[in-house]
Amino acid sequence: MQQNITRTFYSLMLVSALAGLTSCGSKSASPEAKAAFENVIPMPVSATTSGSAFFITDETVIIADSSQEVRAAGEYLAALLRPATGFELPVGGENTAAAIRLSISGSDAQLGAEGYELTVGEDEVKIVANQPAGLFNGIQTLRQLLPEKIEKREKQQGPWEIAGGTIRDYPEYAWRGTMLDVARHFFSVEDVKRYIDLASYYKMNVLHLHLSDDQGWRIEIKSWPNLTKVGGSTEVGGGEGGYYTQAQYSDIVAYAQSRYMTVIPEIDMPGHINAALASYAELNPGLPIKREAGGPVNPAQAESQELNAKPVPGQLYTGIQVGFSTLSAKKEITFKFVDDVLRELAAITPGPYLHIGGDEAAVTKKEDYIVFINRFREMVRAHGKKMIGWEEIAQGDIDSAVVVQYWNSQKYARMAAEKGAKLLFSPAKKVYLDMQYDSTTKLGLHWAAYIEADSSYIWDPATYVEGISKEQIVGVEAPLWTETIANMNDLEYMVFPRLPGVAEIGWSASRSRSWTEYKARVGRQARRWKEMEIDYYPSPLIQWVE
Ligand code: NGO
Repeated sequence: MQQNITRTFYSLMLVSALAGLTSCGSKSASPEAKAAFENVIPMPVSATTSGSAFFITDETVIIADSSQEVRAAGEYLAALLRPATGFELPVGGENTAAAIRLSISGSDAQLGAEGYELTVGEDEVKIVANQPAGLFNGIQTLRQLLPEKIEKREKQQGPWEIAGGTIRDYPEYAWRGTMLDVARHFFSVEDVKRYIDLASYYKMNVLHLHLSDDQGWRIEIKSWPNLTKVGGSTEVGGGEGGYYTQAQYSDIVAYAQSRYMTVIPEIDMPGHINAALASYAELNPGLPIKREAGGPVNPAQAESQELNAKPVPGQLYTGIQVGFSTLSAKKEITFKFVDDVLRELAAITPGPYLHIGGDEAAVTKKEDYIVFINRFREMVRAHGKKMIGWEEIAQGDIDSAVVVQYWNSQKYARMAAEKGAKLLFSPAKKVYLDMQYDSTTKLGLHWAAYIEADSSYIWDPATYVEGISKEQIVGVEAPLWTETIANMNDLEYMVFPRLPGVAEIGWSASRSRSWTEYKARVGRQARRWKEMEIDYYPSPLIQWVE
């Protein structure tokens, strides 16, 4: 028996060796290239290997000259491949034998706006899509088919092999996002751009920026300059904070657009508003502060006294309590303020949505809360945008034009669905990237759960909340709150490996997903993350191939 197996093995080796030496010079794909082909994240709709291989060489050209956007996709691809290969990779060149061809055919309806078909032959790699967004997604897949060192920014030794075959691919949900809280800790424009690159690598297409909270106001509003001057001057722990000028915000938005990501800006109201109250005394309702703020943050988690400090009305706050601040529904200046903010924000936001927060307004009277949500909705509409808010906004008069972001209460999620609103799924127990992995990991909170890589992956939006079906769900979004996350190293540690899993939940059909199979694929990403200098959490549940 053993002998038979050995014999079969040697004859297979012989066949592959011969296949590798055919007279026309074609080569069969190496095991590494085949493995890369079979381990793409998010998992494609279908992937069939052909046995052959394509090699990027100094002869390879990128053909992408049918329109400006296709050309831009070609330039983007070339910029990704040039540093490590050291090849020229001219874009839009002659159709020579060795080409990577990008094209918008518009003929395959099943691929939709974001899907693509990637064919790797011996002489040509072809990515076909209906829209440039599909080409972009196909390029992300192509990156994962190449040896990991393609991600290095200095010249590496080849060969640059891609296993032959065909991948057909399109997403399950239209909205696949992540939120970055730049209010609790500020992140620079460069940091946000890196985050955009990391999320779009896994085909995420929405970046939600949490631009204001009790601890900081991060977007320049020209008609209310103190918001950033005062409200932007600190952050959790008392650091110097920061903010984006409108020009910097536009730069982020444009960068995201170039990666086919839509930016959704959030101004959190009527609660989580202390930074604005500290900037403008006239906005203060003069309410007594609820001393035991409660909320989800477990005070035992706050390491220093400072983080647990009680907020003082009208003063900057650098702790991590929640649910203590509110705007006043009785003051007309409140609505002038909100309208100015939303107008300026709408003017610099090309995406269709403005996020008005709406969470944890624990010291806002219920009747006032409803007035707020209804008036916010009208203002957002008047500025030509659609409203999105956290699940609590289900209490207001909402309809099918509104998106409700479910995070903690199934009751509110169902209420929203009953009112005809669409739901964006961010269940804290599954996709809150700020939750600790387990009780021993230092960063993060754990009020919702400890979320290991498996738990974060094993769930299905379509069956997660009883009474809410897939048709009512626009997609998934993984928020990264930053009470305990102060820099990019912290961020990457919390985000990897969970973010790729959430990206896959949004992209790949649930029937084709299993943790056992996925954990092998994600384990193989480690080398890529190393080359990309991503600091990830080496979950003991995953066998990392390093
Ligand atoms: C809650 C709260 C945030 C906290 C976060 C911490 C929502 C929607 N509001 O989620 O202010 O930062 O938990 O996990």
